[in-house]
Amino acid sequence: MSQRTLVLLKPDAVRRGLIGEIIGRIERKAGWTISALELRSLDQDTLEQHYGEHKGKPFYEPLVAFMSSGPVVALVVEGERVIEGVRALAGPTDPIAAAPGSIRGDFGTIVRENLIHASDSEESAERELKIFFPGVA
Ligand code: RTP
Ligand code: MG
Repeated sequence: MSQRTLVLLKPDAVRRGLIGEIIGRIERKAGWTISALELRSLDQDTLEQHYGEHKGKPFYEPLVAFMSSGPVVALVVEGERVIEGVRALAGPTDPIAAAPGSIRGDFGTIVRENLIHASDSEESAERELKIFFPGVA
């Protein structure tokens, strides 16, 4: 089933010069297409919409501060089971628990600075695509 997912390369990925490395991994998956891509800085409103499910949790405020600490790269990726697929490429949230070979396992440091966001379900993808790319959603 062809799907679309929202991917964010977080500020640590941009600062550390890992944009090409991470996008390369996505591009190497046969059959997936990048259909939108933008470098942008995220304001508080956008982050509140995007990470609203975590509001009130102890990590929410530091997460928002981190996500607004520099530009991110936002991408729309399309393809067969791409929602599950990019989550698998990323690996688990905590880089310590992420296997080598995954993006977070290879490059991640601490749980907050884990390099990449990818939508976790069709419902999340639809909601997040509207926030970041209202023109294509
Ligand atoms: P994401 O939403 O960014 O794709 O990551 P995820 O689904 O793997 O993890 P989620 O539970 O949705 O958490 C969102 C982001 O918040 C930061 N976080 N920090 N205990 C902590 O300090 C903590 N827990 C989560 C991470 O940046 C995580 O990706
Ligand atoms: Mg999440």
